[in-house]
Amino acid sequence: MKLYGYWRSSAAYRVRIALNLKQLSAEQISVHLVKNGGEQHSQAYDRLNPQHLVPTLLDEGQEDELNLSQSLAIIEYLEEKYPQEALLPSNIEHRAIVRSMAQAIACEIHPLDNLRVLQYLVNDMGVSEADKMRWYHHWIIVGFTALEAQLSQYSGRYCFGDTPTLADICLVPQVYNAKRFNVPLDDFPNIVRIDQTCNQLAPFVDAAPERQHDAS
Ligand SMILES: N[C@@H](CCC(=O)N[C@@H](CS)C(=O)NCC(=O)O)C(=O)O
Repeated sequence: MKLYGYWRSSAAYRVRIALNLKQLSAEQISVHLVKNGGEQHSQAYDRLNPQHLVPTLLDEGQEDELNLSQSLAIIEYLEEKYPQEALLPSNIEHRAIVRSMAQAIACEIHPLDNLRVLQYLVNDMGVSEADKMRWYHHWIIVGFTALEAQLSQYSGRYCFGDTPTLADICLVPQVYNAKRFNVPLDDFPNIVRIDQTCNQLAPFVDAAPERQHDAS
């Protein structure tokens, strides 16, 4: 397998954690999101992923090579193909709750603070750097407020119960982003606690941006 990603991409970070939890290896190929206007917009990458987003997973171990975009689809593919270690609970209701938490991060928070959105705000709409940061903080705080309430109900050691799941895989990269841009996390004790707990596990530690070969 090949994973096209970028050290600071939180969506790629999710897939790295999932691969590590499942003890799977993939060749990591860096797509620099900033250099030369962003390699995600290059012709070569467009052929792989017309969405111009990372990650992309290539699985050549198929009769027809599989080329997959979207981190949640990639992780669910890995989950179905390599059921151990399970990233979703066995109970149907519990699986739905974990997906609900994962999507609260991946579909509600992350897209609003994505690089291309921030670039559009500043470059096309003339938003100041200070207002861009207000926007960034705002959507993390709105999303984390809702997630914190879910965690009060469902969390154990991790987001759901006492085993890391897809929800933790989405949480840790989003907390990384929040810390990177100094979003205050005092109102989110469960989020902070679970992030710390996850970051004691090797699969999370090894997937961290600063540990990647393209980190600069
Ligand atoms: N929903 C997508 C989001 C992917 C995404 O937004 N990737 C970001 C990095 S975290 C990206 O490639 N951004 C490039 C850009 O905004 O130009 C997923 O989960 O894979």
